[in-house]
Amino acid sequence: MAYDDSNIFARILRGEIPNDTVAQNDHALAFRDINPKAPSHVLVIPRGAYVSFDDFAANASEAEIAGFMRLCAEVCAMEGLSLDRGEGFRAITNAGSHGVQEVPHFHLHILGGAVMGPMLG
Ligand code: IU
Repeated sequence: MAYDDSNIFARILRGEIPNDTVAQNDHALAFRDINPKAPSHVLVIPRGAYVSFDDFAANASEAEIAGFMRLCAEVCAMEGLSLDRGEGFRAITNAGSHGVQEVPHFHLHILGGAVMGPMLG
């Protein structure tokens, strides 16, 4: 699937739309979900143009992947969710129509602060 740079997260990355930034580095941005599904709900997105998890995993450089993953760890620590500081979290990504992905720019949802419900329902 071709990347469409008019999607809302591309616009956030270009600074056209404000966001509630939690953390960032050269390769990724983390911000609070506008419609949180848990007490802590942060989205982590790569700065590069990747549609979905599989696109990112297959095509991003090692530096981009490392930068993205390190920012995820930073978010978990900052939000008090990582297992050495808190009670854990859920990290999920939706892809395509069966995954019910709404925004076609790869993003990881990091959710925590309460016991999560069933994955499917
Ligand atoms: P999904 O994985 O693509 O289904 O989730 C998209 C998420 O992006 C969803 O949780 C929305 O609440 C969230 N979101 C946002 O944080 N800011 C926005 O401007 C828009 C969606 I549009």
